[in-house]
Amino acid sequence: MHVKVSVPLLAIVVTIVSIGAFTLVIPAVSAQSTSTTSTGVANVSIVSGAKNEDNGLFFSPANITVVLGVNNTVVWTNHDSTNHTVVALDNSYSATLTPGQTYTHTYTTPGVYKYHCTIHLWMTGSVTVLAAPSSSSTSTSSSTGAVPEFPFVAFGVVFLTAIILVSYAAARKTSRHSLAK
Ligand SMILES: [Cu+2]
Repeated sequence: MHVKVSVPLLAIVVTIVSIGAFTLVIPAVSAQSTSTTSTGVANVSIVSGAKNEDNGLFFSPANITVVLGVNNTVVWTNHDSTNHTVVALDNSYSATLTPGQTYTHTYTTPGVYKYHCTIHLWMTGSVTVLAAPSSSSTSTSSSTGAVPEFPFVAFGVVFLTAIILVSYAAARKTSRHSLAK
């Protein structure tokens, strides 16, 4: 009598728990993909006093790492009181910044890019560009396509468990009946 009630109850509990897990997984995954697909910028400050070699700090941060599809647009802001330049060592870009001015460059290929200020040669910096992570912009469709796979597997396991439990209960019930007779 006790077994008859508890086995379907267990199946219901397992189903509810898995649905709970399913609803928890989906927002977590979608939140993750939203944050990686957003295109942000990386800021580099040309610090006050950068014109002086003994300042110690010029581009801040001097070496930054950006990720394609995440923050591969770098914005330099001249916080110093004089002009500075931002010139790529491969001459792919070049800009002169007056005090307060900004310069924006978007990197599109992974690699390490060194740059400097041509007025003050002690001012050097680098940008390390990393490839987009698998869940980022270039592969958004494939990652969102892969997301439902886990919940489907979980549901499959739950239904299989439920079927096993129900058939187990039915088998017990049948054997009891045959024993009683
Ligand atoms: Cu400079």
